[in-house]
Amino acid sequence: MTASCLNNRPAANVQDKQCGGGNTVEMETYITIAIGLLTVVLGTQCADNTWGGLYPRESESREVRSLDGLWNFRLAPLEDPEKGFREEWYAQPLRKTGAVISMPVPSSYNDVTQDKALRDHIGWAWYDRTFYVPTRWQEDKQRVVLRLGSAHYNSIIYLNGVAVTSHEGGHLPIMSEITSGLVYGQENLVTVAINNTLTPETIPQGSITYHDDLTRYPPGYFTQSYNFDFTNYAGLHRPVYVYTTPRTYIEDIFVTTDISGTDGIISYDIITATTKIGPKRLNDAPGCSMKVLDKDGSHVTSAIGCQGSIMISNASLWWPYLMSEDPGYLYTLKVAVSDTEGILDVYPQKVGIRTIGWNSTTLTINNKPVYLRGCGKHEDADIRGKGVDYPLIVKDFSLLKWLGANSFRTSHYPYAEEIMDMADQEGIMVVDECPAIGLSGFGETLMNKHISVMEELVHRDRNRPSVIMWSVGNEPRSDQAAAKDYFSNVVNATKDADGTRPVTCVLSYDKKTEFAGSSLDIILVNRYYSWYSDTGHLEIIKLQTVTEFTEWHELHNKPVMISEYGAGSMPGLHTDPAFTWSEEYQAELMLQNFEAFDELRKKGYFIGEMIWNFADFATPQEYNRPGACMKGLFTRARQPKLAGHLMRVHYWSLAQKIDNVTVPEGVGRLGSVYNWKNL
Ligand code: GCB
Repeated sequence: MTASCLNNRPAANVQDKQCGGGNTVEMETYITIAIGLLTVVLGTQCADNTWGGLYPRESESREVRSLDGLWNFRLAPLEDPEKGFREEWYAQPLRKTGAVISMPVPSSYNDVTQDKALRDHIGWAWYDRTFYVPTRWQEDKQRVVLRLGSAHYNSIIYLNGVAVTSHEGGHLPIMSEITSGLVYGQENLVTVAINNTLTPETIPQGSITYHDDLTRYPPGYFTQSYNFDFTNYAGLHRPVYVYTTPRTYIEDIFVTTDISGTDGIISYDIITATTKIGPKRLNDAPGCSMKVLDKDGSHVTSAIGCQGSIMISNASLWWPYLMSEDPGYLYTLKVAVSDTEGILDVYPQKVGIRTIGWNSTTLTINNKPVYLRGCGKHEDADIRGKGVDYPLIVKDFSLLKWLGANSFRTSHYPYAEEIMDMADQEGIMVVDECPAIGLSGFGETLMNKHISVMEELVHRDRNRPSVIMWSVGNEPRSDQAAAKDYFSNVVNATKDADGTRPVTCVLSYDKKTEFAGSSLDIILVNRYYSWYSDTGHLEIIKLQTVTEFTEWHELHNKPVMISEYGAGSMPGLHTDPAFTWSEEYQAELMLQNFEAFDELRKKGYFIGEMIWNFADFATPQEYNRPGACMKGLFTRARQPKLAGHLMRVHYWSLAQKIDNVTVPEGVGRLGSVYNWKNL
């Protein structure tokens, strides 16, 4: 988990940059980025960096333009990380201040070239591109917004040489109104400075070690380490858009749904704003109205008012995949804001009508108990790293459905909105996790940041029917006593942000000495029996797993599920009898787990299983992994290993047992699932 480079450890530096570009939001933001190589304190007057805005969607009143494509790119020199700020690289096109290369957006920058320095970079990197906006937008008095799906980890965004916003944290969107900073009918320049350095105060955490022994390392040598095993890919990972809204516009929409007999109820809260006087809630004139359209776009019903409820008789409910003939049913709420002269702004909001319930043993959707058959995943593929890639999104959902899976966890950070849209539409349930992996320390600063990340995540995803649970983190050091109040506060803040879904945290420490479990609604635990403990002893899995999860339930009286288990396998390595790292070992480990899960399911409180991992994924350089975590059911290129075929039989057979579905031809012989050799 290290990358290394040389650096001169520049002293802390303060750079004041005025935010401009026509922002109406006023707030001072300071990004303090530790460790010599990235000490920049940015005084901005513009940052609204916790609300990324409604996803850019076209409508009668809105235009959306993509800024995706090849941007210009340059790394800041390791020995002079602040050079770009000192020399004001943002003030003119990057190509005028030095050499640039073409960099695809969206993509991680690490793996797109042959350059090791790019792959292993720590610190600032710079992107820019030019774009036009039509003069018509100015004539029509359109409000214009720049939106980045994410920028990992810290970013400062400039328009025409002026900082317009900044954001801490990858994986969540960044929005800035840029109306008055644009030049209409001429070339505009957007520049993004982005920094991937992780510190004990970032989420996720990381640290830089300076190696001071000059007999072993050159002067200024440092390495970055972090407490997780996936590559800390960096870059503009998600689509970048400019879009318009009218000056009075729909700023935000919040929907919740309920069911009553065969009727569906959509409750809504529409926030409107007008740029002239700054965001504010309007009373009923100008007011809101909405039409509900069914899946085919036909009109179902209408309503008036910025807050209220709509009843839909004989509603088509949102059901998970394989729990209905028509899973993932989405209505469109066409929200409009108008004044006396007519409609000003329209936004199409997808809505899935469903309820979520939970008690001490069960999780329900639409009052029906669900059993999660899923995978932990990663946003990860060759060349593009964590960059959004539509073919990959479609492939991954196709494979999930091929497996008969009904769920995944966004381990270990919020996934792209384009992925979440697919989950909504395909009926795949999501445990939506924030980037807090392996946290320790639990000080107040970290907690406040953690709460703010959860609020940001909830704000982005709260309207999504696919999201059935929030996860405030993965494998924190919850054996530290400070974890008790810390997690109680983070979980409560998450519940304040959204009380309609259960809140969890994925645990790994000993139940008797850990402090987070008592705050959670549902207990998710990662266990790697016969892999990280009792390696090679497959026969102990069933006993240990049944004991473990029974005890978690008895301790907390809450539903429990296994959120990770698995073994690494090298595709093509076969051994009989099974031996670690072979495809057979991975498959036999799964079979033993399945037997334990069958027994646990009978007890009535075991609500799901998620294998680690859907596909092999890139890790930092280490001696115990061959460049990737090999626990995938699929290779990194998404080809099934033996484990993938086995899981397909297992998940379809569970779907048949639990949801009474017909298993497709060719899924393998049911009943032989406990003997993979007969597949
Ligand atoms: C875990 C982590 C996951 C790792 C996995 C492993 O417990 O949650 O991120 O990849 O173990 O393979 O070690």
